[in-house]
Amino acid sequence: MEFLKELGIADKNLGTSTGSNWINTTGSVINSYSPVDGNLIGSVVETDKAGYEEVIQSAAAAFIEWRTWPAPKRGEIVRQIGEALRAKKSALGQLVSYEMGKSLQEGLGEVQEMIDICDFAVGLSRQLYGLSMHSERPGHRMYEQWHPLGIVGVISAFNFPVAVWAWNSMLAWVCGDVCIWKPSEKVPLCSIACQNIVNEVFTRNLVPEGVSTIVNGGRELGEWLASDTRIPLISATGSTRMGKAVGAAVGARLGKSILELGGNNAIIISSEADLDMALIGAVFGAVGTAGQRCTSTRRLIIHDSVYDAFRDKLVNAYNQLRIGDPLDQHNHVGPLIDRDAVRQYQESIEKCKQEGGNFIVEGGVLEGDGYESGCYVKPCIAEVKNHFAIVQHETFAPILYLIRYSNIDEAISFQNDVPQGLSSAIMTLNLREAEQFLSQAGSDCGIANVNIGTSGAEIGGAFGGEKETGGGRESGSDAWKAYMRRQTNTINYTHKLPLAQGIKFDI
Ligand code: UN1
Repeated sequence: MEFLKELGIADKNLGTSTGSNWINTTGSVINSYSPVDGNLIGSVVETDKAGYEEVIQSAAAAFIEWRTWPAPKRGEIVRQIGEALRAKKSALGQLVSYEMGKSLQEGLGEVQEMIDICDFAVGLSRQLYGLSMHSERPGHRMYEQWHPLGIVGVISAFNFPVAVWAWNSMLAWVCGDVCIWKPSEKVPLCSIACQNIVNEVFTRNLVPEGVSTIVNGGRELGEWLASDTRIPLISATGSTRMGKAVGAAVGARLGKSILELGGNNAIIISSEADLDMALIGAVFGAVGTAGQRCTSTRRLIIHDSVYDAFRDKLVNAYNQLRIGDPLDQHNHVGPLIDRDAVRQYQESIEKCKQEGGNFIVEGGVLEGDGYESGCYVKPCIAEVKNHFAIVQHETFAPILYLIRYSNIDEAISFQNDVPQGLSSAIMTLNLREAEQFLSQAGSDCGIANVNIGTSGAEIGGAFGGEKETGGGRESGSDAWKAYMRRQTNTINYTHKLPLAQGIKFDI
């Protein structure tokens, strides 16, 4: 496979990088099997405690120098990373598709997200603005400035094996921070590829060793990062269960965290929706990445008057879906990440049936030619009630739930009545409905869209959600502020020392 060579991935890889060096550790080996064909792609050696310490030392030393580089100069480095990613887009897109299983189009789209955040971060490097204030005291000036924070620990999930790291790292780097990345142990080779790309740019530009570092491993490694007081900020993407553990460990030491956790995203399909458009949004949202995006559409809340017509359109569309090798661009849907995910998909279908769900498109695991990995499943659709326990739960698989509604207030309460609060959408041409959905009494999610689906957010907006989604924001808007520390400065240029609040204090 040409793309592996192009990205510098060998059969056996060291999984710990202190910067430009990959270091040998005594950790056990993580094998990366492709869900596409079940083949072993390569392996990485896990980071052990000694390797972890080396990485921390390297990152800490790099920070001392990197924080003094002017932000636009750091931006120039990120600009070059964007260029390097453009050159490697095809190879990296293929690796993402092969190691994770998403369609090649989506693999390439993911690399495009990395390029987009590089461009965003370059501009940002000249816009790390603070405010200036008017002091209440004469002859005083007040302003705030944003300083680099230190080491940022990035814990990412398998479903976006490269983009989530880029959203965090590119912002962190222009902000003057250094990063330690722990990728998901299900997709370790993607981290090797990204580090190789970054290393070339860093070495050429004499960027201090340790600005970008990698550790590979599982839960225990995550715990080391979360409880390490030398890491002021942990940005973690993954399940709500993982986020609660990370959030608690970081909180216990009063560190900062950005948590990007589960979603249970719904599209409301109103009586006044453009149904053809709604269909594309709903189907891509539900089956894209085989339902393994945190923004995947899990629920459709459909108005009574269009319910039957829309259900028929959906069933018809699902019958046309081609499931198979995601690198073959004729296929719409690739495999789930592993057999464990397949088991969870099967269990969710079972639970849904037990609660009274009515499957109008049946699920099932595919077998036979081309499906040898055992990870290919049929996207399915069930008619349910919103309160079913399984509907309240995020299953990372292409299971779509249909719920009926009869008025917009009811639809909005169904939308909000789940523990998660990431992404939401309404399909309607009715301005009143759309505005109600976007109002303070509307969707309670971090993302609320009109006439587009729940997935596929652009990097320019702040990305994240409320409730069990964790509250963190990444990517665009002013998400960068979480990666810096704010300092308020008051300067007195008079000969007197007046106290604030008019307090008199004479000696
Ligand atoms: C995720 O699934 O963790 O909005 C991120 C989207 C993508 C990012 C998803 N831009 O679907």
